[in-house]
Formats: sequence, C-alpha cells, structure tokens
Amino acid sequence: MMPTLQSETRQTETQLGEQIRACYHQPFIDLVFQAQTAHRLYHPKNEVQLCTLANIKSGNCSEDCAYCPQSARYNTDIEKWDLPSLDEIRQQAQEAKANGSTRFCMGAAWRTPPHQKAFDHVLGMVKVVVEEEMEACVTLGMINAEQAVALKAAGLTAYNHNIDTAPSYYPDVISTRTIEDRFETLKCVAKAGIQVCCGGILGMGETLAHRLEFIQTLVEMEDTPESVPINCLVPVEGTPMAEQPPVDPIELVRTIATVRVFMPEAKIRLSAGRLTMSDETQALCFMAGANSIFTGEKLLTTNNPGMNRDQELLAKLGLTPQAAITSV
Ligand code: SAM
Ligand code: DTB
Ligand code: SF4
Repeated sequence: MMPTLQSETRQTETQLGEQIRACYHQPFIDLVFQAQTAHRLYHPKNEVQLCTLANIKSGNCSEDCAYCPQSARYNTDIEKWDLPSLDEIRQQAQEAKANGSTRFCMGAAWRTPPHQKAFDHVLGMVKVVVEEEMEACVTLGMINAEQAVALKAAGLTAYNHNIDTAPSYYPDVISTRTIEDRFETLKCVAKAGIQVCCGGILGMGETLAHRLEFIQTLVEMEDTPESVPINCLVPVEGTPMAEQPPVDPIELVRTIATVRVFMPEAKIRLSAGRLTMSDETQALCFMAGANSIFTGEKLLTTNNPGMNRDQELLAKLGLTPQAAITSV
C-alpha cells in the first residue's frame, strides 16, 4: 500500500528523532569532535560573541512561567521597575560596547506589550541601540505582524522568543499560554525579516526524552533560528522551580553539541546559569559549539559572572570576543 503523506511525514520526523537521539548518545569525545568539526564549517574558530542584557521592565508579569522570578504570581525578592528613559538606554549600550559587547538585548516582563505608548518607547530604544552601532535584540512577549514590521523598521536585528522546553512538557511549565502562541509570534518575526532567536532552559525537571524533543523542535522549526540561547535554570526562591537540582554538566555539553551538529549555522548562546558553572564546563560548552555569552554582573534579575571573571576565562582559553557586528 502507498504510504499516505501524513505517514511519510511522521516517518521522516521519527527518522530525525532517531538521528538526534543517536547523535546525543554517541561517545562523548566523538560527539564533541563532530560538533566542533561542524562548528568550523560555519563559524570562525576560537571566537565568542559578547552580548549584554538590559532588563527594561522588571517584574509584575501576568504569566505563570514556573521558572521565572518576574511572574507576579510568585513571591520573589526582586526589584521592579518600568521602562527607563532613552538616555539611560544609550548610556547602558555605550557601556556594554566599551566592555566588548556587540549585541544589546532588552527584555521586558510582559505577556505582550501592554499599550502603544510603551511599544513606541521600545521602538525608540531599538533606534538608540542601532545608533550606537550594536546589534539590537528585544524580547517583549507575544507580538503581532504589525509590531514585528515596526520593530524591523526601527532597525531591530533579532527577536528573542524561546520555546523553552519540549512541546509535550510545555503545559507543565506554563499554563497561561501555549507553545502554539509562541510559534505564532515567531512566524510574525521571521516574516518581517527579523532574525529569530529561540531556545530554552535545561534543568526544569524535564526527562531526557523531553530534551531530545526540545532539540528536534528547534531543528524542525519552519523559520530556523539564527540564534539559540541555551539557559540552565537559575533556581529562584519563591518560584515553583526553586528546588530543582542543577543540570549535569556532561548533559549540558551533549545538548549543546547536538544542537551544533543539527543547527550548524546558528549562534549558540550559553545564557543563564554560568555563575555556578566551572571554567572547565564552560570550556567544554565552547568546544561543543557555544559561541556567545551574556556578560555583565546581572542577567535580567539574577547574577552573572562579571566582566573581570569572563575576561580571565576567555584569556585562559585563548578565545577572542567577536570584534564587530555581523549585521545591522
Ligand atoms: N517576557 C518575555 C518572554 O517570556 O518571552 C521576555 C522575558 S523572559 C524573562 C526571557 C527568557 O528568560 C525566558 O524565555 C526564559 O528562557 C529565560 N529565563 C527566565 N527565568 C529564567 C531562570 N530562572 N533561569 C533560566 N532562564 C530563565
Ligand atoms: C534568554 O534565553 N536568556 C536571557 C535572554 N534570553 C533574555 C534571559 C535569562 C534570564 C535569567 C533569569 C533572570 O536573570 O531573571
Ligand atoms: Fe513573564 Fe517572560 Fe517571566 Fe514568563 S518568562 S513570567 S512571560 S517575564
């Protein structure tokens, strides 16, 4: 009997799933070697892009993301504030650039931009970052096609919107939106010609099967992400995930390496969780294909290794910061 189109698609999906599983489980050294080999086909070796994060609206978020200290539903000890002035953003961007960052990422604790005035103010911030000759990235929650077009016109390089975990585990982490909502926004972003930055978090109680499904989902995305942030959960007191155990470093490296093999052109951003990682773990992540980090004392609300520690680490490893922006 002729296979139906649907069963063919399912077969291809299973085949890819099997390839990803086999890649992830191969001997560690083979995996890292394969990943670094793939890496060198598309990226300059020994180079890491430095990015700086700015929290442009902190806390009081209506969503219930179980990992997030900024959700209004959990009692966490964080500072809350609303949109800073354009001058303030210019100053932060200049400081970030002086410290070697080529990308300035602005994150807002929103389900979606709440009103036109706030959104217009963010457009102004994007323009400021572009004027400072840095890549501009924002993460504002859900946006529609019209908003994506406006962000593109303001000069935005990339929009960060994570799927965070496997589709089948998503409802265990977030109940106030679906992963399909995420895909809707990502579609608008890509259609407007903005780079898609999409990844997730390891260490939220997901199984290995969930993790492989998460990787496969990224690989199969219609609009392939230009960049993939891999966060390790930073457990924050007051959130439902406060007691999650740390991610096994070898599993982290296997995940990064597998993403590198199947998404050879993407920038892989080793994002949250570096503060508690050893130099050796980070070195292995770079060997496995990670080629970007967030620098500075703070991520959005949690701590991050400061510039001095990162400079020391990069020097020890002979890694150089990416010198200039690759796209504006
Ligand atoms: N509100 C917007 C949204 O959810 O898309 C943008 C900001 S949100 C804080 C951006 C990303 O930060 C989340 O998708 C998640 O991957 C990451 N994140 C938040 N809290 C985290 C934590 N405790 N540990 C690791 N990553 C975290
Ligand atoms: C991403 O994937 N990681 C960054 C960025 N995108 C916006 C944010 C990490 C936040 C970590 C928790 C915090 O500091 O609040
Ligand atoms: Fe809000 Fe984003 Fe945090 Fe979810 S991850 S609670 S949407 S700030």
